[in-house]
Amino acid sequence: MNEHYNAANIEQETRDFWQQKQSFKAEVNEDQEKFYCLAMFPYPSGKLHMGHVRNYTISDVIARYQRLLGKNVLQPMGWDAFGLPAEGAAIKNKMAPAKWTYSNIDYMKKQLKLLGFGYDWDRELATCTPDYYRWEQWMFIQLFNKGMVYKKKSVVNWDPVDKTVLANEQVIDGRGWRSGAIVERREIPQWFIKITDYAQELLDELDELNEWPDKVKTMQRNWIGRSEGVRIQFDLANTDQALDVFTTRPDTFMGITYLAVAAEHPLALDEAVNNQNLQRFIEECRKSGTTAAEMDTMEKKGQRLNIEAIHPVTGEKIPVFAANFVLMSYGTGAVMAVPAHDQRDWEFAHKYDIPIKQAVKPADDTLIDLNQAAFTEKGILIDSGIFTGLTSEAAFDQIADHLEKENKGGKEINFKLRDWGVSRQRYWGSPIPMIQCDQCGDVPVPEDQLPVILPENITFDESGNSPIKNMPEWSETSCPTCGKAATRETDTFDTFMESSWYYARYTNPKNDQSMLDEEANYWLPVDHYIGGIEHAILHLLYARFYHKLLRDAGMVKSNEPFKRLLTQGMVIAETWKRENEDGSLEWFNPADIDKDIDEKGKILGGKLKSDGQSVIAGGIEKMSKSKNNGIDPQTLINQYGADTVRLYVMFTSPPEQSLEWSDHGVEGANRFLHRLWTWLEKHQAIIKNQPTLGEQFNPKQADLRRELHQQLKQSLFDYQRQHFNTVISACMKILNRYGKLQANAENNPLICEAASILLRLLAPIAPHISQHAWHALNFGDDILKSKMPEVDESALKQDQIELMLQVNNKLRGKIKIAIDASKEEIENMALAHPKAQQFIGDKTIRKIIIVPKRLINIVAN
Ligand code: ANZ
Ligand code: ZN
Repeated sequence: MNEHYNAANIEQETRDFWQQKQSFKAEVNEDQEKFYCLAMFPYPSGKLHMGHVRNYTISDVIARYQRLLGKNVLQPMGWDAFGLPAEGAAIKNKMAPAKWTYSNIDYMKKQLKLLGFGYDWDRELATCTPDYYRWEQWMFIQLFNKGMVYKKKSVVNWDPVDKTVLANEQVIDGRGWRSGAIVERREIPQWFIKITDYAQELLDELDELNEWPDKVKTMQRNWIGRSEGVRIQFDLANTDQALDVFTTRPDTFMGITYLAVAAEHPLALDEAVNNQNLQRFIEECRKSGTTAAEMDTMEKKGQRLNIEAIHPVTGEKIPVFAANFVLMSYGTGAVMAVPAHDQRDWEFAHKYDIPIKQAVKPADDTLIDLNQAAFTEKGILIDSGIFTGLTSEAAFDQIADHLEKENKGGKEINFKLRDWGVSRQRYWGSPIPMIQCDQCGDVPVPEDQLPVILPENITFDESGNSPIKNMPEWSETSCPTCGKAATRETDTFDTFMESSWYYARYTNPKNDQSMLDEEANYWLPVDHYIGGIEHAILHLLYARFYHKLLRDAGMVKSNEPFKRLLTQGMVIAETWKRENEDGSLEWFNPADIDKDIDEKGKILGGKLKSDGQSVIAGGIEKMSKSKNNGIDPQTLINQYGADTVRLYVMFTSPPEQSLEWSDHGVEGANRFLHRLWTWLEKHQAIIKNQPTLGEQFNPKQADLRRELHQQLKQSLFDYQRQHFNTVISACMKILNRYGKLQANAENNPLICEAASILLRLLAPIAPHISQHAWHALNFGDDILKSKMPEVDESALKQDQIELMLQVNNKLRGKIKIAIDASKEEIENMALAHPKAQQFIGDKTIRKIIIVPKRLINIVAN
């Protein structure tokens, strides 16, 4: 080892070594336990940010740790390469999205390599290549043939600036999340995959995912939104029509005072043909939001329809309204309104002066005031005819039975989950492999014509519209069934389509004969998946769904794609700002600020380096472009090397928690690596000799070794439970203790032992320095081929310990006992002690108190 730690040199050398050895190439080996470790693949936006660095470091540490446990590890990497930003960049830079994407991939790949991540690069995939998306197109056609796919006109959130359909969660306060434009609602034909067919299974199998964070499972459960209720049919007066409603509270049904249908319900639409007011109302409703939160908080509005419903038990006539708080897409698009027991119905009834009729009272007879609010709890039925006196729970069943007998309804289960709309009107995505023929309708592209290739060499016009929508040479084709002129679908897939199965494709990404093969069943399911909490719902749900589709198509055998899930916390950092004269804020990057920090590290203020003028600390926020508080990992790698960056990221906080950036901390991580290097270098001659450990140790040595193996034992446990930060602090403690140990013939084997343990504990986290030293110090050629160190249980044994000996609470001496001495042995030893005998004298012993490992107190009088 050289005298000085030179990260750049040893990291380059180590990477070359891995490259030459093909260290991370993963191959099927039925005789070895496999471990598939996967971090969510990045969108190739240009360069890595700290969030990526954290995500991929965590994953790499886990993968390398599992390798040292002897597993056959697969850790692949690829690119979630389709998506809107490429189009934005293309329009701005006049560069085709493909070109922009591929050049970003090149750059980011270099960065990932610099960080020393152990990927099997032979399995790299980019979702924008035809090799990849052809299988997605193929699978879509299989699903179409199975009846799992359909086309439907549906209302979408339309972003008039980005000219695209937005998912509900991409609409924030009625505006597009990217463009900020006011979102319109439009009706267009779109392709859907029937995820709702799997709703129950997607829900049930969450229970089996016992290595997933509870909060993620809860979010998925709520999203799937199973609800048990009753469907009730109301006849409409003076017609032969009926109106169905879905309710979770049939027990309240003698308190119905009106029905409400969604603005887009057929009954409302019918009537609107001759009613301009109603038409305007429906238009207005179309513009407003549809999330549950929005429905709860918005002002309830409605219009009375010209029809009346008949209560199936009392025969009473009930008014029907079109109302803005009823969703067309849930249940039946109609509700029975019970203002006494539902707050939304109550608000509406108040506004339109509709009677409020109580049907349930509190079980404990507490007073309620229906003039103040609805009583929404369950209780005992009142004024409910034959159901009076029943509990809400009993009434649920009896009313459902009653309705069933009368042929007026029955129990029903509803899900909030909607079918997956996969059509996007954008360009940079996989073409949807369908052809539209005037005669035959929607016809899938024949399999032997796949893939339908997206033309890459394109330019955008002013409008920013998808170029393939205006490219007859691409879209004009002939019908595979009748041969007549027909047109291709010009919409592309939602990019969640690609990210829903990439984890499976990594098991054999080069297969050009089939989507997946036998390798999938060797490697799958993914043993450990690591990514951001922002993907807790959609990505993970779609991937779980897709896995079940693959299973049902006979391509995989498991039920779930990801056995264990870790959602890492955000990377956050101080923000710096100035208020401009016009009141707008300007944000400065922390790297451009001279910080004024007190001795405790608290930020007092700062000055902009370039003009020396002060700036205001704006609080700690997630690293982002908008607050300009991102730290460029590249600068850090250049300055300190990858091992420091990795060590810092893993040391600062446990993976699930947020990581607050501190320059100070990075320097600290770097200092530790320097200290480690210096210590190893100082003793290199000794260690290279690999002195063997004897069996006898003097008390000081025994102490040291006990600490070493205690720290090791704890670290192995911490690795297992993924408290990597405490593994690192254990390494720091070991180095501190052994740093003070004099080298000499007796101590040298201990120094060598400590070095060997330290290097392997650190190998997953700081792999370059560990590999370099491992080799240089003669431990072996390749630390990846070593094993995690084992705890020497005999070193943990403390043969004897000292206890204070007290008689009547006064210290009278000390006794040495074997660490595993029994209570009796300790008592006998204490009583036999001359000082104890002297002070007990002829008194009677009343009690003996032992505080383990501390003291023994004899009470006598
Ligand atoms: C009468 C009632 C009385 C209700 C009561 C609640 C309390 P979940 O499934 O848990 O979300 N509902 C049904 N369909 C609806 C739609 N399309 N848009 C808006 N609201 C709808 O809740 C189901 C309850 O939400 C149903 O039970 C219905 O109101 C309402 F004291 O029916 B309830
Ligand atoms: Zn045809």
